[in-house]
Amino acid sequence: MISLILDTDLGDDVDDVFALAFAARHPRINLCAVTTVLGDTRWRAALALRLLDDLGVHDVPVAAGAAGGEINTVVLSGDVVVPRGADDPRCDPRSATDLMADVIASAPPPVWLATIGPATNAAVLLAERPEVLEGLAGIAMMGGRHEPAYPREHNFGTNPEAAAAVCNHGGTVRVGDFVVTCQARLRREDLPRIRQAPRVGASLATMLET
Ligand SMILES: [Ca+2]
Repeated sequence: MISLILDTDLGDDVDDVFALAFAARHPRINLCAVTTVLGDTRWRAALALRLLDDLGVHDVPVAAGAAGGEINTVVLSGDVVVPRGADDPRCDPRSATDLMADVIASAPPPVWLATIGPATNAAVLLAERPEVLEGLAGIAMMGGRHEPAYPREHNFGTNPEAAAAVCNHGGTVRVGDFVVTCQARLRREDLPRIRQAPRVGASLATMLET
């Protein structure tokens, strides 16, 4: 069993929503906190809380993190479930990095941080709370694209300084780049099966269809 903090920009491409559902339901993952990054992080936190409701998970704190990084015009998928600009009073009053530090200090080891959006929150955590390194087993990052002919990849390209700071911080880092993550594909014929997933299926399918 690993203790996991999921740092996400869920609400745009739908993959982060599946990552949240996976982390919440996986029998060997103890999901300890969700933190949001990029743009309107309060709205992203409200969306995460709504999806955790759908998943029947009511004890995982969700904190809004840094807006930082270059904001691109993207198609939102989450606004079909939670309207843009929505706020949820259950959002944790701590900053994302304070919540991360508290979880790292208290959760059963090993504690991993997974960043599946721009690495802004993780970089702030390492800069402002370096003591967390003692309790953090590692950071798993989704990002990067190691093929020069292609355009920049969203997660690392949105805040390359943060991505570099996290990659080079000296602790354990595992990076799943675009080539790796593209091997997990959803097909249109998967949609009926996803819709039938208990409780959360309807939200997942609605976002997939946008
Ligand atoms: Ca993401």
